[in-house]
Amino acid sequence: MEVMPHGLIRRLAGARYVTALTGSGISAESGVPTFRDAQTGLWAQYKPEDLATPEAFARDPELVWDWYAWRRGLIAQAQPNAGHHALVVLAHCIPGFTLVTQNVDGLHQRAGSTDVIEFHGNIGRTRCSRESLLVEETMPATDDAGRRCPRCGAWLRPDVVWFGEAIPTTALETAFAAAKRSDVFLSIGTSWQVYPAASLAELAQAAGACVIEVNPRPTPHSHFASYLLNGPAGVMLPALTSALTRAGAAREPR
Ligand code: BV8
Repeated sequence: MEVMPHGLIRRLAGARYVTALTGSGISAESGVPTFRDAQTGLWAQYKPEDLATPEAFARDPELVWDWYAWRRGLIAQAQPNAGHHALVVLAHCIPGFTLVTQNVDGLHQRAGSTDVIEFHGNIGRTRCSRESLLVEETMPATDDAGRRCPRCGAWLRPDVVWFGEAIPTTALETAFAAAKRSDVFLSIGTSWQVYPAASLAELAQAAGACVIEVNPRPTPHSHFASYLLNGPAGVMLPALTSALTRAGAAREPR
């Protein structure tokens, strides 16, 4: 079991408000490729940033749908890992805990996290590309009929935020407010390349929060973290919650 720095545990134990921002790295141990991992097979020739755009969808909706169907397939086979489960425990220890995720895989909710702020939407939901209303998928979105709005016939699309699209207002405002009031800000499994999500840690730090980065590799923002937990989230987060509990700091579960 990894040994946690005493100072980190003290800060966490004394924190009223803690915000965790997760990126695709927390789902890596569930077998879901990270957003910038080299893609495999047919998708090896494409960069996610080029496919996750309104322009790509307008140009070739079938191709973009096939990419999302492939990713939905990977996610359907995935299970939440120890990192996801540790954040459920952490939320029970700290009443003022907020979970913001950049991920669209829904694994936090499947692990039992509630009130998850989905900064970039959720690949499991589908909406009309014209009316933006959510659509219950009556048939799998693997053929043309399943990819058309039953009301207006326009293309359906996954309910995710593409590059160049605005973050949903409620998610943006709630996440920014949480970052600004945080005593501790955990950045977990993200390369901090995507904005405005990456600015949350900067906001928290500017407001006096202690920033903790959980990542097996250094990132462009490691320099302003107070603590670097250089390892997989599935190892580091359970060690962190165990140390917090051992310190007797865990409050009675809510
Ligand atoms: C917007 C959904 C404006 C789709 C995604 C400055 C300010 C504002 C915007 C911009 C700006 N500069 C540039 C922009 C534009 C753009 C942007 O950020 N571009 C980047 C490429 C420079 N931002 C936008 O377009 C955003 N919108 O700003 O709108 C606006 C306002 C009003 C009106 C109109 C428009 C929207 C961005 C949302 C994009 N959508 N996802 C989909 O998934 O298909 S983003 C995508 O990247 C994923 O959601 C992913 O979560 C996210 C971040 O990537 P990471 O999670 O960090 O993944 P990555 O692979 O990079 O890193 C993984 C990390 O995990 C690594 O560090 C690795 O070491 C680590 N790791 C690996 N294994 C483990 C691990 N860590 C822990 N444990 C392990 N086991």
